[in-house]
Amino acid sequence: MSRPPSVIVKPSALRVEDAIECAAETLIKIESHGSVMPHIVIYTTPTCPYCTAAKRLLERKQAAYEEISVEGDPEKRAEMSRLAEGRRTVPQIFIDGRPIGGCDDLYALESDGELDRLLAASEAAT
Ligand SMILES: N[C@@H](CCC(=O)N[C@@H](CS)C(=O)NCC(=O)O)C(=O)O
Repeated sequence: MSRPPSVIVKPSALRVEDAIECAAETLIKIESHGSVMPHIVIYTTPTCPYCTAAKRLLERKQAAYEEISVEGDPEKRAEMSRLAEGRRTVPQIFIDGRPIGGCDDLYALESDGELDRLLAASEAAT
């Protein structure tokens, strides 16, 4: 029995315009970073020391991130909590949509060598 392809795209689900847009986005990412970086989102508040520490680690890793402040924004905080599987503290960090947890979780991943693997896996996957 032959091995199935690892990615199966149903022709009806793929519009040519989407494929072109996706390829263009990838090229832009490669041009601006030298590689395809994962999309990292960090929900923060301005005075939170854990947020600062988490951002510092990401910056040390030269990992670009999108910061979303939940300060005074109950809707954003609720969105964060929903995406973070009920966690309510800041920061909450997501790598390509995957909930990582807070600052301690990020540093734990770094100690285990897992953070590099996650960032590299994201680079390879896109
Ligand atoms: N262990 C958590 C601690 C995070 C934490 O305690 N964050 C504080 C702000 S510095 C918090 O969210 N407090 C509750 C709140 O602001 O509603 C982590 O490493 O991220």
